[in-house]
Amino acid sequence: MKLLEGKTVLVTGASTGIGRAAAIGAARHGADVAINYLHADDAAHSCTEAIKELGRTAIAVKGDVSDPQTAQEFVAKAVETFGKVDVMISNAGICPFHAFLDIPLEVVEQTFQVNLHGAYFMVQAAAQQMVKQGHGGSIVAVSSISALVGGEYQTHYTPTKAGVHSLMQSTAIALGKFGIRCNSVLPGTILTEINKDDLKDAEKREYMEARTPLGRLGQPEDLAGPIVFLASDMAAYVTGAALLVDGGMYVNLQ
Ligand code: RM4
Repeated sequence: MKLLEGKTVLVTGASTGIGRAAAIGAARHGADVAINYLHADDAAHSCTEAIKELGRTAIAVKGDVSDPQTAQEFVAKAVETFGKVDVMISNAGICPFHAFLDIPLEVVEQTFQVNLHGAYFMVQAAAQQMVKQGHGGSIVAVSSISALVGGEYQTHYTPTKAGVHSLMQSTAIALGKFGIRCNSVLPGTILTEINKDDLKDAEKREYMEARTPLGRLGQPEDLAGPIVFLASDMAAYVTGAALLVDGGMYVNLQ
């Protein structure tokens, strides 16, 4: 069963990790895909090639999501190529772990600008196009378990993920009248580039695994199904929702 047959899906931060998995997952479900990325040209090319091998069309558009113009250009390029935007998956994010008391201002500012401002601009640009098209759409933001709980070295990061979660709640209200659904996924600890160094600490990795009832940390591919579901008409009456994808970590107190 292909849940996104004939849809055009846009994914930010999709050269690696959750974004890449979501982009390829959408293609597996019949979508043509536009990916945004910032640095990794080869990885972005690898992602679009993987999508083309699935028989779908794919483009990669380079841009820094913290620049509001990037969102406008990304949507415009997708419309130029595919004629429409059906789904926006706002995924791009960073998590430069750092202690609270001596964190450099530029680390705080960059994290806020990429994770929250970037999501805001991308969601807004996609919604503007969807409203213009007049046939609704679906927006899925990648928030985090960190929207709900904290991290000692993530004081600059967790507020952005809480903000993304809240953004989906408010845009669900603002855009419902246009038939545009807005939802978030809340990944737990997923093995990606943004936490590769942090999880090199064997003690920390063992602690995070022990906190996870399913007994393992997540892989980016674990997010593809939930994201495709929320993007698809299978979730036709789901908006303003938040879906934990965390192996049970959040509920595991004892
Ligand atoms: C998530 C969660 C994970 C961490 C990543 C970077 O929100 O905090 O534990 O590895 O962020």
